[in-house]
Amino acid sequence: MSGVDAPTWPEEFAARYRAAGYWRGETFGGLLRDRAAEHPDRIAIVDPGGASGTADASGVRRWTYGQLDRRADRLAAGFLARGITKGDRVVVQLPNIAEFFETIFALFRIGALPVFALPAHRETEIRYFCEFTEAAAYVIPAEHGGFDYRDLAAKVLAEVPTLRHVFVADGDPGAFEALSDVPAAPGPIPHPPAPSDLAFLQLSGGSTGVPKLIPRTHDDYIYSLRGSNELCGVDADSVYLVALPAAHNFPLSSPGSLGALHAGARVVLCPQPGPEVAFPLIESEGVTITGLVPPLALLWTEAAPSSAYDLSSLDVLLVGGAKFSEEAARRVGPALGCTLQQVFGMAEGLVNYTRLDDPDETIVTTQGRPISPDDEIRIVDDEDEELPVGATGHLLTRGPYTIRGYWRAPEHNARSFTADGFYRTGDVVRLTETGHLVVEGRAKDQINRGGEKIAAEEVENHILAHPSVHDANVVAEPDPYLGERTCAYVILRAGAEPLKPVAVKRFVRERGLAAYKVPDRVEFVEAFPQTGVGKISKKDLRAAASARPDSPG
Ligand code: J2J
Repeated sequence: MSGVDAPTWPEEFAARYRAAGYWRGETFGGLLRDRAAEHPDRIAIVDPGGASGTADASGVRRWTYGQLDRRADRLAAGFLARGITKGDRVVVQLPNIAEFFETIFALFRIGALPVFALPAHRETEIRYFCEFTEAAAYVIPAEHGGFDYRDLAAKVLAEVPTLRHVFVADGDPGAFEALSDVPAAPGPIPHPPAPSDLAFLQLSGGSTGVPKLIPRTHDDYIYSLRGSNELCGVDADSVYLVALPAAHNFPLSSPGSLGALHAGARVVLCPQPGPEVAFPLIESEGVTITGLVPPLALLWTEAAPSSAYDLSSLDVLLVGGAKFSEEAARRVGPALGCTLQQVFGMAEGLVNYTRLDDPDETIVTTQGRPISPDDEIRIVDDEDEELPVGATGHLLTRGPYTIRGYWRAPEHNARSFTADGFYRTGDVVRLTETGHLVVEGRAKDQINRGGEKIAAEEVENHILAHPSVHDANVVAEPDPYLGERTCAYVILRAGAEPLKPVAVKRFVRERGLAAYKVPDRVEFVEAFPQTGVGKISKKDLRAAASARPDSPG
């Protein structure tokens, strides 16, 4: 892979990770081929939406490993016929539908890199992903959640010169090409990717003005899948429910849909994560394992005891993406009749799990420990000095599936990684005597809104674009359901017309930003609190936000 675009592991580390058996020379294209050869008729993907194609009478689509493999081949040929080749970037913005897997495996096979956008992203984010990655293509649903992605695609296509194709995965393609219409003449792939090549670009939660892109290789990601499967008990008989947005790193890899496919297990796509949609699917498909962010885990826990659905197939519920309170964690097992597994992961790499056989106390009070014996953890103070075990400090990490730098971001990398290659997670943690991590807080300027990450600076920049705004600061405030929500403190320009909070929210939304980034509350102030050295004190702003009565406005 190109060391210019994506810093990679020094050879001595790569050699060590290979020798230890972490990197086994697998690729995503190859692993699907292998599973399809081993058991072509096993079900790989269940899509209850039944948009088109091979739906049964109830509208449910079931693709076997053989079918998924052939579909990926066909589409790989189609992408090649449309001039998409190895190394090209393709922004993939699909909901939880079967075509998501057909698309990404086709791209994996030809060595083109999916860029994983979320369905919630809008024009600002998508234009940026397409521009920054110089994307050759963009894959969308026609419509989803009441939003027409074809309109968005038309705008982005007009603005981004590198973008040559928009493919519509389901529904009426309108002015664009349907995925199902690309030419289908499978043949040899001219330059299949090597295991050490990049497989895709994942999005960072981010704490800067624009999201950073995370370059993951076949070798490193597949190792994290194997490791996750082992720790989460995923094997060929497992049934994994994708309740969160499929492209997010958690449901993709911890152990997620890709872990399940690696194991030859079954992946069930859930169109909505609420109990009313998920519970019937758990019963009808015999779901054994799934992953949720804390607010959803709370909803499920509340709904389960009085639910009419049989949830007894569910063995493991993974909860992560944001801190799960001990109190809520204690309720999961009794309410859902399954084992809770806390997961503290990041798209940059490091993933920690509580073990299925950890004592209950460990499971409810910690966020787990790393997958790999070669995940190196350092907990340091503000000066990067290592702290004694048990002390709370900044988490730094490096290892066999943690990136050594973001994609095309040398200046940012110099800040986000130490000289010896440790990633600065921005998380504040402590290590217990048993070697488990407890997340105590965060040093990065980010809001974790129920697992959805919002970079304060990104939202601040959009608010600052308003002609009446002099300055803006966005901070987290507590929310009983989401854990955190966003509060924007705004100073208006001298003499500017007074604004209502709702006008600021509308302004941000209309700039084409994902809805979850629109501030929950906007407050106008005369000045910001300052630190001793005259810098704006976000700490004091956070404290002010926390002291507010519990009403977003
Ligand atoms: C507290 N904070 C957590 C937890 C993540 C598995 C699970 C989650 C993600 C993910 C992921 C947390 N308690 N249990 O990629 O594979 C916060 C931390 C972390 C950031 C990463 C996976 N679990 N977090 O959430 O890239 O701040 O990945 O650094 O979206 O989420 O966010 P993201």
